[in-house]
Amino acid sequence: MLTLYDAPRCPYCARVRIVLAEKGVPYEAVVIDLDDRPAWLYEKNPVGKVPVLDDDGWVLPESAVIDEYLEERYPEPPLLPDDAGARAAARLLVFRHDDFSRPYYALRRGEPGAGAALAGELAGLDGLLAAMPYLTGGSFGLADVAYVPWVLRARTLMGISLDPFPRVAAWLEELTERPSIAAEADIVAALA
Ligand SMILES: N[C@@H](CCC(=O)N[C@@H](CS)C(=O)NCC(=O)O)C(=O)O
Repeated sequence: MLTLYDAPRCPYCARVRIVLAEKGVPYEAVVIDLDDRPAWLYEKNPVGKVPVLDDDGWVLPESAVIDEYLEERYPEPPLLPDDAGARAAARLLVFRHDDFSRPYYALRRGEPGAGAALAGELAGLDGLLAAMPYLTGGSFGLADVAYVPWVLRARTLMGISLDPFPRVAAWLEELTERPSIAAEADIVAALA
């Protein structure tokens, strides 16, 4: 049985919740209070962050690595393309996600210029979605999973309009039809 050390408000945890839901893998969620983290969490992850996955006593932190692990351990349905180049392109987007999250968190802290920087990143995603239907390529997958928690939160919690980014808006609308993402949209709505 898998255990996920989880926090509803955490977008990194959302990445893992989405993959577990997409693959239909049962798990137990242990909700961590991020404002009062238990000391034992540091035994599972020395930096004290969630998500952490526990697979029968073997623990793994870092959302992007956990999602890759789940993809290998539970290959169906696949969340990476068959083609090696397309897989690498999807992984590159996940690898560069900090370029997106940096202005997102800067905006939350109210830093000057962050709104324009985040708009630039959303415009970048919009450009990618002009060339392919999903950030992962021809089908939904791990690159979409990597970004959608922040786009949902930017829209619903930070009031960022997606009107200037119509492909991102359409992508989010389509993704929200998936039960895994609809569940996340509900979690985010409850945080608002
Ligand atoms: N790189 C980590 C980031 C995880 C992360 O920052 N989690 C936040 C919650 S959203 C956390 O646990 N924060 C506690 C802290 O920063 O001490 C991942 O991808 O899993």
